[in-house]
Amino acid sequence: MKMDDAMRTAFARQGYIVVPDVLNQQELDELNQVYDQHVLEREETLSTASTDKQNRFYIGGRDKSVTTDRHGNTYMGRRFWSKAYMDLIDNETMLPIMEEILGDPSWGHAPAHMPAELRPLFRLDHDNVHYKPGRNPTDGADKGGGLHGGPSSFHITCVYELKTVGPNDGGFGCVVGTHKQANEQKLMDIDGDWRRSWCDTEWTSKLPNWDQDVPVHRIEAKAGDCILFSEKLKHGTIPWAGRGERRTLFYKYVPFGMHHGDVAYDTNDPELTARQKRILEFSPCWFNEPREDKDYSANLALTTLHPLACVESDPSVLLPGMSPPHIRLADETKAMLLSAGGGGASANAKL
Ligand SMILES: O=C(O)CCC(=O)C(=O)O
Repeated sequence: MKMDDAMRTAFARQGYIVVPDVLNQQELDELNQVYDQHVLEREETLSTASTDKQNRFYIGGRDKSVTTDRHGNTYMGRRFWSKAYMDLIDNETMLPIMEEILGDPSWGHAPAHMPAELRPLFRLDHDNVHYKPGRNPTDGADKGGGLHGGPSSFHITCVYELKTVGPNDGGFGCVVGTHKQANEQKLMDIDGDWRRSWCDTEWTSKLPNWDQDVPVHRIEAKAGDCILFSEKLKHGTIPWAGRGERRTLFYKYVPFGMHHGDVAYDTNDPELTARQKRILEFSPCWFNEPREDKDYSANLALTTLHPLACVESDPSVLLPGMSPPHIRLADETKAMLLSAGGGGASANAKL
């Protein structure tokens, strides 16, 4: 599905859209079947462990099986894995929408200096799984999570709901419009701990002096819908109050050659299509630098700068109100690029 003008306008104004009916019943059944196995394992683990049932056990943890791809990069296997999960990587409905938002620099995710032929080549950077058991009135407090995200972020997330999320259940929430710097500023100008006190629920409360120009949205969605949001937007987890389970999958994508979390996926599975492998593989060269808290010494290709790398992304290409992606570079790399002239890299510069 190509984005139509209504979707474009809504995404530009809100920082998110809900795309309905992305997954059909058969896909939902297959995804839920794998999920069922993990919920069962979780219950077995909890019955033998003295841990806080709501929060401590993270169902999305990764297997420890390590595999190696054709380039010699090593990967940790995934826990949630089957043909249905592989097909989420390049879901037919979401793929063209992601190509546009991650490929067109006017949205502020792709660096403006990325050559046109690389623009469609976005990458799955990492994924998360959120699970909550259905809640009873006697269950203890669920705290939810703080607001995060900011206008210079460059990744976007497809949030697949495997069970329906009703009006007061909780789950994904956001502060509409704060993907734009001017609106983010209105939020930051609110007196008090707006990061934690942003939503009225049984266990949390919103600051009474909240600025009505930046309303909080609690997003309802049917099983099979996909919430697409830009990580520029301030968003977070609203405490779960639903009688039913929360089963949500987060697939987080970056433009070609942009480092973020850099989960290394196993691309050896023969059931992966060529396109899925391409979306999982690391980019061969980069427009920003890896995070300092990660060790890339075994994978030098991950530190090869693209010849057209620049210190900053040109803001003149942006839609009104949008911010350019933050290009993370070490001081010495910046100096090297600047001395090469106009912030551009000399050919094949190594970090
Ligand atoms: O629980 C949620 O839906 C919010 C998830 C979130 O904050 C994130 O994906 O960064």
